[in-house]
Amino acid sequence: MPYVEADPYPWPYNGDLRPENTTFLVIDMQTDFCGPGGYVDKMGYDLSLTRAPIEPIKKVFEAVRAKGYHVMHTREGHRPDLADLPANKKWRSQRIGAGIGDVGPCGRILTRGEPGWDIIPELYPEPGEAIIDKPGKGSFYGTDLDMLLRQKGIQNIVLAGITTDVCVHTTMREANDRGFECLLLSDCTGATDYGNYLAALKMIKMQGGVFGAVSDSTAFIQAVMA
Ligand code: C5J
Repeated sequence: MPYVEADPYPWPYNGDLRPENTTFLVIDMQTDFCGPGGYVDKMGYDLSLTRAPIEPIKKVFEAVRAKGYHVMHTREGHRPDLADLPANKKWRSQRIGAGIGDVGPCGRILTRGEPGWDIIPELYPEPGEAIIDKPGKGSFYGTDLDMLLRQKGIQNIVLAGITTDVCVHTTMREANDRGFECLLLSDCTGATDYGNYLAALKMIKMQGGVFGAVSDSTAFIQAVMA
């Protein structure tokens, strides 16, 4: 059976890895999180950490698209009238000089339809790949992701994207609680803080894989191409 070499167990748990029941879910690879002038840049974080996953994700795209796996993408952002922006989220972002909805070098920060909010050109979705627009950190809250996954018969979710400790972790936890079998690819994800990145990977592997398992692009591609 096709398993991915992973920690703390060969993934998926039941060896049922097929293009039909597995999606590669790429979280928030938007200019606002990894591009110059975007939200993360304005907050003063090191962009090299959130840009590190770009090349490994590209390689995984090649493999999963060639083999016909499902590919899905998410974008964090808010309606132009900010009706779906909680007051505390807005206040916190303004307090650190990157107010959501305010105008920055890439347009209005984390606002749907603006250049900075969209997925970076290098990783832009291909026609037919689902894009989930979400107002929060998790990809299930306020979206139809759960419905899409179940309609398509997906059981396994391979996660990538940014940031490891925030949107990726929240999504993995939400998916795990819903019974999906989850794998995070360590070189296909990054955080704004390297310590948080390492801690986030470690948390997944506790208790025998409390949220699933961790692998990397090389091991995953090997299993996909086998
Ligand atoms: C954050 C995200 N960090 N995509 N969003 O605000 O992780």
